[in-house]
Amino acid sequence: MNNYYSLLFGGITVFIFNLSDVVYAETNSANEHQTMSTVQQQKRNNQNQHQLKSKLSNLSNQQIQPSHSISANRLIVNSYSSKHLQPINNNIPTEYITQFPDFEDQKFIATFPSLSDNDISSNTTNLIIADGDHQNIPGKWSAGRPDGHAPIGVMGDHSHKKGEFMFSYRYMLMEMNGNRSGTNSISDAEVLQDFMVTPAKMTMQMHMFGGMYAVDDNLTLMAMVPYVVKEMDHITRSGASFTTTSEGFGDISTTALYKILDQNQQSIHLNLGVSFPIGSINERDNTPAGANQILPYPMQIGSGTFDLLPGITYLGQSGENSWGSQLLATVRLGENDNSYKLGDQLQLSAWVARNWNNWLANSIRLKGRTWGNINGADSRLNPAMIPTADPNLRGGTQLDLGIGLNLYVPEGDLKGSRLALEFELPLYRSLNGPQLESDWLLTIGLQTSF
Ligand SMILES: [Cu+2]
Repeated sequence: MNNYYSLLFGGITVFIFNLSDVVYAETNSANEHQTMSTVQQQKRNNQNQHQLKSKLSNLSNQQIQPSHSISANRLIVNSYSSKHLQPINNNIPTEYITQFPDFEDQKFIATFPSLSDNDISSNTTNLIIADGDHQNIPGKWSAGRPDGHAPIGVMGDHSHKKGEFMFSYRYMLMEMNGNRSGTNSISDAEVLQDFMVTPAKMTMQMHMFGGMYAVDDNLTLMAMVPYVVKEMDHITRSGASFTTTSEGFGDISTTALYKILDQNQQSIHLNLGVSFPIGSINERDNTPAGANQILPYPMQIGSGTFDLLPGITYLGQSGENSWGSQLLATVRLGENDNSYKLGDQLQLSAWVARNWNNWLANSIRLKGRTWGNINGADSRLNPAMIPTADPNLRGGTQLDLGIGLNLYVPEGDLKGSRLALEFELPLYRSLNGPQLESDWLLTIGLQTSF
């Protein structure tokens, strides 16, 4: 219970308790041991409505800290540190929770619309206000805990409360070392029996900048801007080696996260995304074949097509544990300017996480991914030269195990900020090869909301 930011008033007892700010007030000690975080309104008729109004007004004479005021039908607590106070809606008529809490300039504002109505008729209403930043709030799924965000490798896992912004930065480093055909590794020499050149190793770095904004509690908008850096080492049949590089902004995506369920500490939202063909598909570098050659498919930065990114995300919590699952697809629309389209992709993640305290959580995730070959072909590439230029050697299926760490700032000026990392290792890889196999992926992310 101590984790609740609680507001209690019943005309008899007013009790506000705030761990970090020590907000505390009571108007009548006789009933101070009433259930915390319960707001009781006794009202039978319009006279009681008037009484309640005056009781609210009386609050301004009491010792609610840091400071508060009552005006019209609103209770305003100034300098309230919480960003995530929320009502618990068990047995509460929605009319009492739809308009509060609200926040303006760090003020907590509870609006009681019925106070201005003339038709208050119910006898008793229980209102419970709790802080969504803390744990164990019955009913609502809460983002305000270390595992309140999924492992950092998952995108679009969470939504926000109305009016909240979030900015994020992720650094992703992937290493691909050696080739694979089907489920078997194959050596460079084996690849060179069929091709003049083989890729031997590739590293891909991505700087991913993200922004989120919640239009309302059920609709969060998200945009992702990647900056991609690629480097590929090659070996030729004659034994020479060379490296090509490419970098630039990748395809920008925008996604609407639309919540369709939020109860019993579980939530489901739809991911409705579109990817815009911002990234280059005309990257060039010097190779033994000549200066400034067009680079093969995996060295290009963008898809060149508009892509749909539909998905669905499920989240659940209980006590110190949480779990979630996300199904995400990438559906390429049309053909790009170089007469091909990348393969569609389907990705399914499932994870469990555990909070060790109010700032640290661990996670384990399974990520299954299957993606198709390229349709069409870039006529400037010679598929007999190198496997990366063959549109039919691009598809695959992979299962990865991710180990994650989420750090969360539970209070203070940086409250709500996060630092997280996840390291993914493959459990299963089957590739249309020869194709470079991905060996590990590290994701480090910073997130801050306000
Ligand atoms: Cu966010």
